[in-house]
Amino acid sequence: MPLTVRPRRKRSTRIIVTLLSGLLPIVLGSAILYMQAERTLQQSAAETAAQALRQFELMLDNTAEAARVLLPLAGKNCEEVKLALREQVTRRPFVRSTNLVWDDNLYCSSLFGEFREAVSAGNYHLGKLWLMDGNPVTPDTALLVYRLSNGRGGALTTLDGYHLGNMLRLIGRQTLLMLQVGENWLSADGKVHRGPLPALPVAQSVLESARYGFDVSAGYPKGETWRYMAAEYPPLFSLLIFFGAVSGAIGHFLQQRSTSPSHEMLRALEAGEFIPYFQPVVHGDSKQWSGAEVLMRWNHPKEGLVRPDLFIPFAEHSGLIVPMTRALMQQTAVILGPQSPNFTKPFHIGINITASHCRDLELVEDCRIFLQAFAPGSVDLVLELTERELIEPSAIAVQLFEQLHALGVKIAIDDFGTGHSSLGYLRTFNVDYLKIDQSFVAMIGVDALSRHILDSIIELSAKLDLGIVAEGVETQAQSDYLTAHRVNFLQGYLFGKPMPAADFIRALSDH
Ligand code: G
Ligand code: G
Ligand code: MN
Repeated sequence: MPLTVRPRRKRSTRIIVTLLSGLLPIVLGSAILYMQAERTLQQSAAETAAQALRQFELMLDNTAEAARVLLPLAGKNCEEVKLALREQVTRRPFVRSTNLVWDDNLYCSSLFGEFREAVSAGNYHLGKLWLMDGNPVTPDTALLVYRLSNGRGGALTTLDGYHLGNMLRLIGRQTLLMLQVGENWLSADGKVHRGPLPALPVAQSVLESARYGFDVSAGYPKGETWRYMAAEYPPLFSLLIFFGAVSGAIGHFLQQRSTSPSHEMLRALEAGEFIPYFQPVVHGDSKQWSGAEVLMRWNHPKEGLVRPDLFIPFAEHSGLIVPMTRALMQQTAVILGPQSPNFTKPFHIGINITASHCRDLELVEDCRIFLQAFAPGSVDLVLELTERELIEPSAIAVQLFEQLHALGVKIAIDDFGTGHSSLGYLRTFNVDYLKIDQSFVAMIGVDALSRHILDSIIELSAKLDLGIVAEGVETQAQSDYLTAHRVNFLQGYLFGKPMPAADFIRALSDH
């Protein structure tokens, strides 16, 4: 449909683009922070595991050393060696008890002296370590037993689970930390559990002792990454939100802004910023309002009201003038159409067109739709084509003007006298009106030569049977002169300046 203007990009689309440009840095930044937090937790878990491993090995070294000292005593009479057993307990900080074994029987203990209990090597991981959940002396405290054997003799030294649990708690203050020995594992609360180590959901790190074969596992509970970010990154998050706001604002601004004049005009066209102003045209003798010239104004959101001389040249250059004029006609039809039953008939509506309009026949359809908005016979649509840049009388242009005439549309040569149209030209296009340029009107009573030109134009148009409109009438003297010379229509500040639609309609009903 020729009279439709492409709708402006949807408001929702613009909001989405603004939101996306605002969210992008926040989402990307959060993803990077998340990865950074994971890395930090991973490193921290690995360090914790390594530290725990070192500590446990040191403690076991201490315990193993006691066993090494005592092993040569295995097989000797308990009464003879029990003091040696107790001496090791006293001298070594982590050793809780020492025991001697002969033929898989524990027969001498630092605690009880003479004793009798079967020893099963199968209980010991790699034959060396056994994590027990207690013994008859302290049934509720875990115990780590180190076994060293040579032939029929052996030494067992034990490490109190209290120290182990303490270590797990102290080293793994922020971390979940566990010690595994064979089938059993110890948690930070000092309890021994059977079975494989539970998997830690975040940043699990498992290290194995090369010397003793136990494992240490460090890690974090579910959701720790987010908790860590919430605790450590608030300043970075504030920064991200700031960047998001800046980027959203830039996105918003870039959508508002346009890069080139024609792009900016396309945006303005879609936004409906080109609006019609109306300047009254009066009858030469009665001075009654008998029509109006539609003059385009750009209601720019920042610049305010922009005069057409500043943007029409760009619009013509980019070809946008055609849809712009179409939008202007559409608005004019909406504004003046409902008034048409009250018009002094016929009411002249002047629309300015340019050479760009004469390259195809689209204008015919635009005019047809325009006229449909008015009561039949109530308006004379006058297309004003400036003499400053006359069009080539091409086949398509001639055809266009024929079809326009068939529709009842009139043609005026605007700014007449400033260019050099020939009589042949006026005939070819079957021109209906001449609009005398305001420079000639301004010379009335001032410059004799200009007045002669004015007189000849008026004479010529009478001979050619053309209607005549004088532009730029500012004084009573000019008006009187033109009326005396039987100029049909007058236009100028004396009768009314170009005005917005609401003012024009109000003034129209007053006249
Ligand atoms: O009064 P005003 O400043 O509106 O007019 C300035 C110039 O802009 C005039 O030469 C007038 O013909 C031209 N003009 C105003 N409106 C339009 C329009 O809709 N289309 C074209 N092509 N020219 C216009
Ligand atoms: O389309 P045209 O070139 O005729 O454009 C009319 C131009 O003349 C517009 O810019 C309009 O504002 C201006 N105009 C209309 N009446 C007067 C007038 O009485 N005096 C002056 N100086 N300019 C006028
Ligand atoms: Mn004009």
